[in-house]
Amino acid sequence: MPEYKLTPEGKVLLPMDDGTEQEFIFTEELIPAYTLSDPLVMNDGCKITTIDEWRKRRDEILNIYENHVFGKTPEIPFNLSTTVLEDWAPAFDGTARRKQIQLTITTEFGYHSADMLLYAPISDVPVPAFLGLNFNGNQSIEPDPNIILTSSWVRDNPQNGVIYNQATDISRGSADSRWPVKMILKEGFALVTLYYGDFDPDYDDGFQNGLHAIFNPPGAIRDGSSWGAVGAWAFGLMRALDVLENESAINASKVTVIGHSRLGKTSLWAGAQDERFFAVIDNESGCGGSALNKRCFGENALAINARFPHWFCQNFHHYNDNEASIPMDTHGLLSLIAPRPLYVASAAEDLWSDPKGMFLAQKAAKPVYEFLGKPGLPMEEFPDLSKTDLTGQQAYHVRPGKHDLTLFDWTQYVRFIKRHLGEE
Ligand code: GTR
Repeated sequence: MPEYKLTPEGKVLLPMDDGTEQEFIFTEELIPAYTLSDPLVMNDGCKITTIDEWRKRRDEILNIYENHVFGKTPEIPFNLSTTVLEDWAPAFDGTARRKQIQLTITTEFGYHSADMLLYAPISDVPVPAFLGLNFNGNQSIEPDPNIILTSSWVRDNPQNGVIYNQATDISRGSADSRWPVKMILKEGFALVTLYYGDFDPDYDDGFQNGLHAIFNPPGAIRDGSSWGAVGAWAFGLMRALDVLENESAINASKVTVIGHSRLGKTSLWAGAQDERFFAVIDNESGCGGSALNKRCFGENALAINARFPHWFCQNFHHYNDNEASIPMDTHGLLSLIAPRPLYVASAAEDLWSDPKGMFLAQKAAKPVYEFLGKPGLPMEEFPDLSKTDLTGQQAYHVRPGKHDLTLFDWTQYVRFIKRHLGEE
């Protein structure tokens, strides 16, 4: 967090990118009173009593998220094709294998491509997989010289080898602390990753590039529920799953979608829309992800929409300084993942993303898991640091440290998924 001042009411004043200062809440006492809509009650007030009714309620909640938060994924026809850039080749001294595939999405308005990197253990049977987008290109996840260096636009980061928005060889392995590939492989999982900017470069360009360019006709007028960048990234994850369905080395019915931070928001949105995902892992998604927006703790709608106007749909901007009127808070988004395994995790020093708000959202989604006959979140109270309980379909932890995706986090995720695969 940058340097801050305190207001007389105890709020924190932070400088914004545009030179203004904005007030934020960083203490529980200042959280406004709020009520959460019941995910098991229809918009017309009828209580859900059957699975069929839940399916209708699920559509209502999905609809709220399409109209008010992430925007609608366009329904125009598209074609997905693949080119194998590198077929299964030995990796890590022959203890595992690597494959690279180019995906191309084509619509009547053009085409767009993304590179997919797969690592898999040596196995005669299809293996379960973790699928996650990365922030800096596939080459950043592991210092393996065979990984194709992205030629796409990447956010500048000279320290990590991204100069003038182009990744260089120095960027190889620069994010490897977030991707413990060897551990994941050793536990019997494949790891599949793609660069998020291949689906939509992460800057506000008025939705002219990335997938937006080929799904929205040139000159088309966007409306309040037109999809934003998170929507395009989530679409990329769903297309990656389409490709995995045709990949014999991978058990596509056992793919866990994982993401950190803005990509945690993305993994939630992909898992909510696409029930083929076996499980969802949200690492520190915070505001607009799993943190309850109505708590207004740390990052709020005004701050996120000002700094990242392209992430959400335009209607989400109506909730700037107006979180109380959000029709369905983030427990609704989490309930769209029920009854599938869902892990939400935070870091104690990452107050900007509201660790407690993420825990409370998991807890508020629990009745949906129970309604669907599955044990939900096993912990009643906000847990001690690093405490986990993996006995339910939902899990949560808050570990010490900053905003990051660490080996501790991955170790819990692997254990959690193995439990749900019946392996632990
Ligand atoms: C922050 C943003 C968060 C989070 C994070 C990230 O600047 O405020 O909502 O998404 O970026 O993605 O790293």
